[in-house]
Amino acid sequence: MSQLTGAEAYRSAVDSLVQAGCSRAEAELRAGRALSAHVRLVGSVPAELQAKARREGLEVWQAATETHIAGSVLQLRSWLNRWPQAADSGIAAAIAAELGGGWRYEAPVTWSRGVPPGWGQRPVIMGILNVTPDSFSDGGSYSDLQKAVERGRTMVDEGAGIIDVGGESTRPGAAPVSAAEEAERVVPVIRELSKHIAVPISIDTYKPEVAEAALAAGAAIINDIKGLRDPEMVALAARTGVPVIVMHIQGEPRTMQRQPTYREVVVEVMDWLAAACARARAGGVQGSQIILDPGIGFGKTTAHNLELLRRLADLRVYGYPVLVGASRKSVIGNVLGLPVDQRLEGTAATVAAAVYARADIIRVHDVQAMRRVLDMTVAMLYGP
Ligand code: HH2
Repeated sequence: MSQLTGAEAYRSAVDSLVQAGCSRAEAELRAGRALSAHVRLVGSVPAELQAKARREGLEVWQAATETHIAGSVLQLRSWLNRWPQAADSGIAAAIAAELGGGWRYEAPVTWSRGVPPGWGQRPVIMGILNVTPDSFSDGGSYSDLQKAVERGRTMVDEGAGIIDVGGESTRPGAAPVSAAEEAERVVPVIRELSKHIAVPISIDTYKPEVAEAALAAGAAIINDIKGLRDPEMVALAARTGVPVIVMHIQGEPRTMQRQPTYREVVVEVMDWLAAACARARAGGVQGSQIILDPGIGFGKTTAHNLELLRRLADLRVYGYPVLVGASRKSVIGNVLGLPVDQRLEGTAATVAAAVYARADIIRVHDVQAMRRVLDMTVAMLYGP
């Protein structure tokens, strides 16, 4: 590395925020967003690394014999976190040392049962398949086996790279379902659907018994809206080695919307997710299995959800992939004053924002329309 400017200002900002009472993570986040850094590297940087830097929103340019990379410290750290060759080259370690440490490369997700098409190149659409009678927007539509399988296949044809099957509605006030009943709803659909589609299926459940049955039937990913709170879910994830979506929730689904409160929502969600990941890893889950999700609508007011959507990119600094799902949710209904069947354009805005925030997976109901929004946004951001 020839030179890094901005690191000193960043380090001193972090120190003063810590002295003012912020946790180190909060200080790094705040200073990392606010301050910029500029790296000048002698010689050229491999094209793939340059592309990765651009994807993080960093500016990259070549001048004479040097490569310049500039942006916020947070973007720089996010880039370092996704640079597997960094440990060998030593450059990333040098930059990280100047930024006061904090660089840690997480191995990329090990897709033990099939890779979603386009993974690593562009965000992947996760199509929602609710086989429930009472989900908030599509309850009852796919409770028949044939209809559910057909819908799953259609979503793949429309561009979904993952199909997320759920058998219990988590909307506030929804009736709880026993593990046996939930498994009865999802297992036949997963077994049949997995014969017809090549993309991975995720099981949307917080119950380890349901997840286990779903994995045996052909599911490839655990999507746990309770963030691996149950030690048995941790054990299952560790034993099977499949990717796990660790989602943030405040409270319990039935009561979570009563009075959600945060001192600072982004920081608290990040701290909560970090603690959930640490617990999971202590229980044997590998870093290469973890995908993070801020849990839009799960124990959050409209203002909290909007703040999380605005600052989604902050979550990438941990080095884990990020999933976001705002499709048709009440945050859209509240902003636009529209019922659940009229939230397509609002959902589109969240998809475009998620692509700009470099989310890795975007969970939606309206796959065809959102695939078009995603393709257009990707083209603007990364080129045709
Ligand atoms: N949202 C819902 C359900 N599961 N999983 C993840 N990882 N992230 C989310 O944001 C998420 C989720 C709620 O939406 P939906 O499945 O459409 O509704 P319901 O819970 O009523 O079935």
